[in-house]
Parts: sequence; C-alpha cells; structure tokens
Amino acid sequence: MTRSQSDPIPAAADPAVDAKLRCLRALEAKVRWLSTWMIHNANHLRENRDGLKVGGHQASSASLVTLMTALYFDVLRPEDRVAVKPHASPVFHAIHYLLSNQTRDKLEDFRALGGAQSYPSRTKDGDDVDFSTGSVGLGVAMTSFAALVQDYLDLKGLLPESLPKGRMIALVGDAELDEGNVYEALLEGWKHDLRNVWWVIDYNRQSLDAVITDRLFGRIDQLFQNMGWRVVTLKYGKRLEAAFRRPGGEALRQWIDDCPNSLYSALVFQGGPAWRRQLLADIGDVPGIEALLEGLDDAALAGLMTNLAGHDLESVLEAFHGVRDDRPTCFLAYTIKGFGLPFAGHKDNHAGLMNPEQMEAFQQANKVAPGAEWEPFAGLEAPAAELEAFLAATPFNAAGRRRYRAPAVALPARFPLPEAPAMSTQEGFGRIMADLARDGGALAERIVTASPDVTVSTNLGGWVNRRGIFDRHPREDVFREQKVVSAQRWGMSPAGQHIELGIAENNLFILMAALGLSHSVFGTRLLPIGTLYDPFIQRGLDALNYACYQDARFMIVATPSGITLAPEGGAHQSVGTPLIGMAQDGLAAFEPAFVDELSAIMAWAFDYLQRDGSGRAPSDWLRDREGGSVYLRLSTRTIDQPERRLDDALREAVIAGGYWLVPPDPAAELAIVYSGALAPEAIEAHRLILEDVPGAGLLAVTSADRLNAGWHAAERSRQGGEARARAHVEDLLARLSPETALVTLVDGHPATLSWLGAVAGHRVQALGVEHFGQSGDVPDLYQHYRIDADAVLDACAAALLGRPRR
Ligand SMILES: Cc1ncc(C[n+]2csc(CCOP(=O)(O)OP(=O)(O)O)c2C)c(N)n1
Ligand SMILES: [Mg+2]
Repeated sequence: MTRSQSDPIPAAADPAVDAKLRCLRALEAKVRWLSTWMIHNANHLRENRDGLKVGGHQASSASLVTLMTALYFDVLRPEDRVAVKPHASPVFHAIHYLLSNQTRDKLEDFRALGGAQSYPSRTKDGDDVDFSTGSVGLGVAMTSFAALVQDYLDLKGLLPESLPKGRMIALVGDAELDEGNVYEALLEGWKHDLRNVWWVIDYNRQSLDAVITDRLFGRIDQLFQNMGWRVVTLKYGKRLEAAFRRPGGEALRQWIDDCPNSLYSALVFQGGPAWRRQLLADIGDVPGIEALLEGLDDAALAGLMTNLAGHDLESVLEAFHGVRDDRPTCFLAYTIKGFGLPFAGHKDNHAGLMNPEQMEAFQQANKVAPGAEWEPFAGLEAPAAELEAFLAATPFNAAGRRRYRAPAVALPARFPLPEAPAMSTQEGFGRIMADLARDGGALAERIVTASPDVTVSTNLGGWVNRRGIFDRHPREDVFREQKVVSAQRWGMSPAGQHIELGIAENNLFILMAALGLSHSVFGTRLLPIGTLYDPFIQRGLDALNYACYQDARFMIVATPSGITLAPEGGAHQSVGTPLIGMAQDGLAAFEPAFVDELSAIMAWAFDYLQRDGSGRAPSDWLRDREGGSVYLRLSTRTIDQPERRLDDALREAVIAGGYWLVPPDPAAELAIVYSGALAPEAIEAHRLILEDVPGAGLLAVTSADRLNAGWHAAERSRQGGEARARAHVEDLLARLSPETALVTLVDGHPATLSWLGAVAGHRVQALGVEHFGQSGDVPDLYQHYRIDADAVLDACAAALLGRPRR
C-alpha cells in the first residue's frame, strides 16, 4: 500500500479507538443488513401489481458497505460532497436512515413512487443527496467539476465564510472506469490543477456482465499518477497482513497477487473447502502453509482469504485519515461484489437477488428477530445507547441538511440591446455579452462562461477580453507580451470569469451542472453560460440530461446551427437539436430570428435560471414558477433586423414562444409559420403570396418548446376539469379559421413545428431538414433541402389545393 503520509494510527488498545471500532463495525453490519433487506422487501414482500421485477443491487451495495460506513460515520465533514455509485443507492439510504435523515416508509417504498430512489437523486430523494448518479461515469466527473467550482468561488472570495472547503468525493464502480467521460474529466482536471477531489474505486473486479480484465489495477495506478494524482491502494486487510507475516505468508501473498480475477471470484463464491483445496494444490508444499490452513476452519479460512482492505474498517479508516492535504487522491480499494452475502464473488451476481431461504439464513446470522427488520439497532453487538450516542456525534451530520439557498442576483434595469440594420443572432449574442462585460454590475460579476475550445468562434471573445480567463495561477498572455497583434486577450488569473475547456462537450455539460448547482451546494449563486456548436450538443447529450436531472441552472448557447452554416456544413449540420430542445426536461429552448428577440429572451433567462418556486407565476410544465435552464439555438447568418421596439406584450409573446409578425385576417386561407434563421425566406414567401392570398398571416415562433409545453399543459388542465385553461399557442391560432392551412418552416427537423396542426385541427405542410450532410452556400442548400422561398410557395400552393370543399 502506498501512502505518502504516514499518520500514526493510535494503538488498537486505546479504549476510545476500540469503542469507535465497535460502533463502526456494528453500524457496518446494520448498513449491510438494511440495504439488503430494503431490496428484499421491495422485491418479495411488497405487493407487485405489474409482474415486473423491482430489482435493486444487493451485491453492488454490499461491495461498498465498509467504505461508506467509514466515510459517513467517521471521515466525512459537512462540507464534503459525495457522488455515490448509482447502484449503491440502498447503502446511501440505509446510512441516512441511521442518521435520522431518512424515514422508514421511504425505505419500505424503495423504488416505488415517492419512495427512496433506485439511484440517489438530488431532486427526488429527501435525504440530502449531494450529486445525483445513475448514468455511470457522470457522477464521477461531477466531483472534479464541483471541485473546480469550489476553487473558482474560493479564489474570488465568494465562498460563504461559514463554509470551509470540502472534499468532492466519488464512489466509483470499477467498471465506471470504462466510460470515456471519466478520462475527459481526468485530463481537464489536470489542466486546471484540481484540488480536493477523492475518487474511491470500488475495485471488486466485476462489472454487470463479467469479471474484469486482470492487471487493470496497474493501468489505473499509472493513469492517475500521470495526471498528478496520489494513488492509495487498499489491497489487504489487517488479518491477511498478519497472515503474511507468518511462516509461508510471503508465498500466500504471492499466490493471491498472482491469482486471476476469475479464479479468485469463483473461490470467494465457493467458500472455505474450495480455498483449502486450491491453496493446498498450489502452495501446500511451502513450509508454514499447511499449518496455517490447519489452524483455520472453513469459515475462518474463507474469512481470511476475503479479508480485502476495502472490507476492513481499520485499513479503510487508516487510508482515508492518512490523507491530509488537498492533492487529488484515488483510493483503489479492493472489494468483493456481494461481500457477506451468499452470492459473493459469483460473476452473475450483479442483478442477483437473495431468495427467501437465503434471506432467512442471513436474517438469523444478523440476529434480527422477525418483525424487527427495520429496527436500527436490532441484533447488533454494541449497546443501542452507545450507538445512538455515536450517531448523534457523527461529524458529517453536525450541520444538518446541507442544501443552501443563495439570494437572487439582481438584474440590470436596462438589458443590452445591440442595434444594427443587419445582424446574426450569434453576433447579437456576442455583443450582448460584451456589453454586459463592459457595464459590469451584479449580473456580470456572477456570470461564468465556458466553452470547449469554441470560445472565439461562438462570439464570446468580447466577453473574455474584458473578463479574462479563470486559472488558479495567474498566467500572462504571451502573445500580448510579445506584442503579437491579436483581437483576443488570453490573460489568465483567479479573477477570470471564463473557463476554457478542451474539446469535450461532456465536460462542458458537467461543468454546467456543477456551476449551475453552486447556489445549492456552495451557497453562492453563479449564472453559467456554456457555448458550443449546435450539432455537438449530441456529443454531450447524456451529460446535458444529467445536468438537467439535477436541476442545475445554466444557459447553453448553441451556434451555429442547422444547415445554415452552409459551406462549413456536412458533418457540422444539426437537424434533430430543436427536437432535443423540446423533449429535454428542465430546459427551455428558444430559436429567435432577430436580435431584439434574443435580448428579451436572455434578459428573461437570467431571471428564469434563478427561480425556485417561490414566485407568483403559475406552476405548470413551462416551469415559470420553478425555473429551469435555457438553450438558445443561434445562427451565424446575417439577416435584416426589423425596425421596431418590443413593447411589453410583444416581449411576453416572444418569451411565451411566438407572435404574429403579420397578423392574419380572420378569414385568411393561409398562414406561414417560421422559426429562427429562415425568417427571410418566410418573409419573402409571405410577401409574394399576399397577391394571391390576401390576409395571409406570418407567425414567428421563438420557442417551439414553450408553445408545445404550454399546449400539453393546457390540455392536461382541461382533462382535469379546468375548462378555462388556455395555452399561448391556442390564442395565437384562434385568430385563424378552421379551414386555414399552415406552412411551417424551420432549419431543423420539420416535426419541430408540424404538430401545430394538431392544436386546432389546421392542415399543415411542414418544411424542414430530414436528410443532411451536403456543404454549399445558403442559396444552394436551401434549394437542395427545399426550405427556400420557392419551396415555401410550392408548399403554400399544395396547402391551398388540399383545402376541404365547403
Ligand atoms: C451509462 C450507463 N450505461 C450502462 C448502465 C447499466 N449499468 C449499471 S451498473 C453497470 C455495471 C457496473 O459495474 P461497476 O461499476 O463495476 O459496479 P459494481 O456493481 O461492480 O459495483 C452497468 C453497465 C448505466 N447505469 N449507465
Ligand atoms: Mg465492479
């Protein structure tokens, strides 16, 4: 075991240490019992109404029991934050039950509606989950980015005084290390000189399907060391270490070291007699081995051979307490999947559940009387009063719930509104950000931007020039020092407000998750803005979903988008992202055409990001009271800007998702509906069609997402008996007669707008992009994909032809 710091552990004879170990051992047994029982109860004792397996992971949970017992009941402090391996959720809930932060009914309802969640969830669980987990690998990376956010706040003096810096800890399944995003985070962390991160690897050498490749540990070691991490290996427990000191002990150690993972796992499962057979056959002739084996009965031998450090409380405590500095540390903890349970080590145990007979035996072994299954101290070696006192004094629990609220950041009375006869939304965004940077104020202080190597090409350059790049260490802009002319200033310092990332969209979104939870985790509100090219949202989609799932608050600015980026096209064209914007929970998506719309949306968004359910807006699927995150799909296409001033009503309509750019006559036969960068084509087609179809309307959709969500919400309300419920989109379309045809147009999948026909039963011709991948200029591509003005006219003609006979 490598430990860079030797922290002398008090002699075991110390009565205080003895008492602590006695309590911890008892709690360890109880956590193992409760987590196992919780799953058993859900699967075997609760009514099953649908015949589906409830599931839960008894083996994966057992693997982490010792490590989590040590952490939560002794090592952790309130300021520490943990991402728990998703399928160890029962262990987490059992621990919080013992700490009185979780109720028995939630445990009884594990995996049922309203009960303890399958995987720890910040938003759905009540027991103070620090970081949600579920999609393996993401929680791991989350701890790194949370540490970066902690540094960001600390170096700016923004951490509340009452809050010391904590350790951001991931409890990592060894198979999680197969997820590429873990390495993306590791590399990015190294660049940012990460501090205060612990990754505790539950090295049970099993994944879901199989036993893991031998010698992986060597690679893990090197990998982490290359990234500047300390690696603490917890391999053998105290009893094995003692056996190694006996005659023949070295051979025993060598034998275990050389034992393939699969054989070791199989022997763990088979138990004492199998260990004896194998050891006698392999090293029985080594002096001392026979005597060692003879002195142990089968149970004791199995106990010795499975005494890995990850299940040895003393070893675990020694390792955790041994680290006293802020260097990132990887604990490689050898464990056994299903430790202490009948299927320990079996390669198929991932989804395995103990059957009722096994459970009965386990209950007896735990001395839990029937009916006392949920009793916190039933069957334990230590007296209840002692355990109660121990739990009450647990350092981790000293501060109670650690969900913070941060006051809202005040927004400027006048929000930037760039003006020019023609502009793209991307340019407008850059100018708004540059104006905010220049004007300063509370909002500008709390904005943090980040981009995966597309800062300049998404027009954040103006903001960055004024606000600088964040780095723990001041670094000069060498090009500037050398007087090389450049429009970009890349000075880095702790004061900088832009976090420059390498090209990894996963990292961008996980950073958004960490920054966007700053108010809740660190008590200081930040307003994160992440920029990237729209198509690459899909590269980081699971991480984006993860950020939304935790209710992190951030703004994603995705530009350029669609096929409108034209010559750069091909692989960079985004087609499905508007549908992502509509479908992603927790994310309000907008695709404005004009910069005044963009300005109104951004001004609103900074407020929306900060809402927490306490405001007066109605509570519905638009989350106007609860708030959420925001996605802006922008474009590099320069288009003529309307000469107008948005009044309050128009501004509200832009936020609600749409407005009539040209209102229809009540009897109009046709309306053209458009979103985003195709406004000029829609306007042009509309101008031409007016000759044939007087009174035709032109509807601007700024947010298909919010129009759609409002519609579904209104329908649900009406289904629930609220007859007066009305959605904005229904009001908009109420201006049309039922016979009016709609032609919809978007630089993205046509389904983004085609659903509008279902709102009031209008016929629809939907234009958009379904096949992609060509480069070309805008006229060629719009013609090729049939989203130019001519295509709109053709669609109008078809729509009129298809009108029903009166
Ligand atoms: C992204 C993702 N893919 C697949 C899964 C399904 N899954 C859940 S746990 C698991 C294997 C976990 O193995 P390991 O991390 O070693 O944990 P152990 O159960 O061995 O402790 C898989 C594939 C998931 N949760 N997330
Ligand atoms: Mg594993």
